[in-house]
Amino acid sequence: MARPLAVHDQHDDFADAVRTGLAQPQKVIPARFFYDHAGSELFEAITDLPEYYPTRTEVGILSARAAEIAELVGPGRAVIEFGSGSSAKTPLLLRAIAPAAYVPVDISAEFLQQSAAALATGFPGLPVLPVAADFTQPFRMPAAIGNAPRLGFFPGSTLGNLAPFAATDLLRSFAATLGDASWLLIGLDIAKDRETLEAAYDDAQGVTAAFNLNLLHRINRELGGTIAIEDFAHRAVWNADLGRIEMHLVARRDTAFDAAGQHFTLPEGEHIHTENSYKWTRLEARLLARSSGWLPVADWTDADGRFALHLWRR
Ligand code: AVJ
Repeated sequence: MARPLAVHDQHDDFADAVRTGLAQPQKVIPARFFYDHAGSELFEAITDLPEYYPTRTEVGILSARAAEIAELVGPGRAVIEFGSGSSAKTPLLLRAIAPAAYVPVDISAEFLQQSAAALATGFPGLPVLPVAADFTQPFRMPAAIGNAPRLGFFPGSTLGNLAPFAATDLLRSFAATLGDASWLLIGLDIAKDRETLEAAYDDAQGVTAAFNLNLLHRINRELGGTIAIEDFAHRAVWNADLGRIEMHLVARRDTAFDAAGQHFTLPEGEHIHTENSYKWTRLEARLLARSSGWLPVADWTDADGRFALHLWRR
């Protein structure tokens, strides 16, 4: 079984990413570094914002369709959730489908224990078998799930952070991990008008701006950074050609700083690319499934067609 990343590994990983990312012609810091303690709390706040429709829309679809999903997948499955499932979505699914076991998989062993314990109290008698692993790599299932058929659960449009090439890799790795005759229930955001999308990633209260800028605070806190945070502004743009929202940190004036043992200078207007959030049409999502070893079975959206839940099988 994969071991949780030790603290010093995470620090080295972040330092390496900052050193290499800021040395590129287009500066980049991967989105996975958003989620330190402060960043995770800011993300929770984002999910409650009026402009950020994905979370509440997906919860709505799931509660409206849980019985239908249960009918299709049948009882007695082991539910493998990619991500630790601290959300309202997990109980909705588990209550509907009468699973044999629940396996949350998360890289943060601490977060995992907490959310698994909280969930277990709501489901007495359900074996809860947390796995501390990086789910972007293949990992071994707990032996205790035995031969129970498997249902993967990957809500929240988390896959959206990956470009199509990497997304198919991850979905193929899920197929390998889950095995033959498995199913996957995945939430994917849908491409839509620019106004709605850009507002969802640049809210009026500035919570998403704070989430993006927290990356710079994190560099200052953890990598001996000397960044003047006020020299940077949050920017979110819908890239229609590539089907993704992009987040950037833009230099508002010429600025210079040290970080991770290196010196960096940015002229006014230069930007650091911090996140892609890909959106899929129904047809694109079905093609994504088929090109990564899955067969589309059913999909559901809300009345306004803003977000989709897709059910696939091997
Ligand atoms: C957690 C990747 C699904 O892309 O909507 C929210 C992260 N970034 N607001 C998304 C995010 C800015 C979120 N995902």
